[in-house]
Amino acid sequence: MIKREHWGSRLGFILAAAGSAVGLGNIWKFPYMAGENGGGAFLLIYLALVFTIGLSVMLAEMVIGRMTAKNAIGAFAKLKGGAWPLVGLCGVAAAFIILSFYSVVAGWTISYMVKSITGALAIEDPAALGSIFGGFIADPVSPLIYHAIFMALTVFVVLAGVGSGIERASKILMPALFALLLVLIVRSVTLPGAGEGIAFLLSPDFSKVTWATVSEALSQAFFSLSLGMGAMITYGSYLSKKENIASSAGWVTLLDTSVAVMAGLLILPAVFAFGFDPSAGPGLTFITLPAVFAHMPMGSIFAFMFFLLLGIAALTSAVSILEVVVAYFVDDRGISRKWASITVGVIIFLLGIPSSLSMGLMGEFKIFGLGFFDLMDYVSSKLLLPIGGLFISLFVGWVVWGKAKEDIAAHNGVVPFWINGWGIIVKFIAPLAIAFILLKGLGVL
Ligand code: VAL
Repeated sequence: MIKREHWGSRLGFILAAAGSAVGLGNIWKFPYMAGENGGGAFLLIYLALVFTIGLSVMLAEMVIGRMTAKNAIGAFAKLKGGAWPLVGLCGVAAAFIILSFYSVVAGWTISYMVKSITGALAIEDPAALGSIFGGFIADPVSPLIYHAIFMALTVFVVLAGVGSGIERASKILMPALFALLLVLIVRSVTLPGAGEGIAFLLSPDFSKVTWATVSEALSQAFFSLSLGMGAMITYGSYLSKKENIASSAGWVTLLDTSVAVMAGLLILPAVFAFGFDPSAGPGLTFITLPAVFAHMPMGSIFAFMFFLLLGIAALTSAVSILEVVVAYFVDDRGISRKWASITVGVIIFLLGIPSSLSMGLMGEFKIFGLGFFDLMDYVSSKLLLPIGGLFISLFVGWVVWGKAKEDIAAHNGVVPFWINGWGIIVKFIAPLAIAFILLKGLGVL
């Protein structure tokens, strides 16, 4: 048997796990969701969910991975067996589905990088930019080429392995991401009129909040923290017993949440400064922002930097999702990393095709009233991730609690003072809250 790889350093692990968490979810999705759901109110609900349920499930996943040194399915099989590996399977399925449409959107960012350089986006009118975006995503060929390029990049990193691929890429890309983010925020918040956008994000208006908002915030927390998709189990499985796992989980959660808030502070002030609509939905980044950049001096450079930032964030996330599936085939099916990465990459690319085409050619094709892209998003983010999180909490709280406590204390032999607080969350609060919000969101309660 080949010896399992380990992360080279604590920093390497934190950057890779933060690289997984920080992605399109933070920069593309979070600002428009906040924009649609009352700004500050959404932010507060989101923060409350992240630092209770999110952080607890993150730690639970990392512990499951580290205790077993196994992929998401194998980890449950090793600890308990029975029906529990199905929870891992649910995560692997979510990873598979998410990457298929994630790569399509990531492809759009590459195309927008190119468009920023050629000056094709230097247009101040959002309506014209709307037709450029609409025309591009509806095209049957071009988005697929970018989708293929992005998948190829992802496969390339995963193929190189945990240390020389994922960790090395994260150590270069994550600092670059933070630097780009800071430059762009400084530009955005110093625009005349930016204060209104900052106020929108920081002052809550609860009149728009419904159970649907809370359910959106919960799915967003799982998606953004990469929970319920096996990623943190898999990344935890490469972690050595010497590391302080709880503090790492805390750092990853904090970094992910800071980037979401920073992305809000980057996008919303600029949108307000130029009088655009913050509730423009998924088009906010691809339609409204280019208009904002076109109003700025040296706008093309900022536009390019922004889409580069988005592409980098997407790549380190996509790598973690592909690794979930690849780790399963490598550990449990004895397939080489090279073949697993390439084969899984190709299959996920193929599954992404109908998602891309649902923006144009297949626009009329609906399942349960949803286009293919929306269906994939719904099944994964709204159902599989929270359901996975629910069972992961129950598993750690009730099935392997004693072992989990030992694992948390493995680095220094001291059981931390908050352990029972975490216990109450994973045993009771998280499962009940997730079940309640899920049922409310589905309209069952
Ligand atoms: N967590 C990432 C994101 O927010 C991915 C892995 C879903 O984009």
